[in-house]
Amino acid sequence: MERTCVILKPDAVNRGLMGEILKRFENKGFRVIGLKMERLAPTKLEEHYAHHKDKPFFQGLVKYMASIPCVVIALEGVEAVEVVRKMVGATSGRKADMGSIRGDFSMSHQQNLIHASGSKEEAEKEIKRFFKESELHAYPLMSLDWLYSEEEKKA
Ligand code: 3AN
Repeated sequence: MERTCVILKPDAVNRGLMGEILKRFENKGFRVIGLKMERLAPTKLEEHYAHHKDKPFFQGLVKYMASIPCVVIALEGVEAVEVVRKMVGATSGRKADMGSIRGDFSMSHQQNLIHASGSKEEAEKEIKRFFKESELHAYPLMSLDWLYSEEEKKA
């Protein structure tokens, strides 16, 4: 099964939306395989946002993300990357579809509550960046047989 990495940003933590957002992923049927609160180191964030390093907002973004603890989550499910990105919505909270996390709870392009991996390759890199092996858990999800067909479970 596919894995993806989610970060609940400082605005999600401060606005008390951690539970609401996690609930959506649990309700959808993801297995939460990693979950922790951490003050992310600027060096890790610079690596994480390296694709934006020439943008004028880069330094501000790193400073913002390091300002208070974030919640880092690893999720597992069939086509997890694509499904989570759809649940998160477009980058700007003002443009994101209603029903998505950003569409329902954010009014901002930067304070948009949540990061989610953009591809399978990115997801694996990010999970390695933010989690030690010992922080990832493989446990039987009791609802798995009710979430997927036998064929889907093999994906
Ligand atoms: P997404 O998070 O939707 O994949 P990216 O990868 O383009 O979006 O941007 C990463 C993060 O950088 C965004 N979540 C947002 O916090 C910040 N960001 C992107 N564009 C801007 C911008 N024009 N001004 C300020 N912050 C931005």
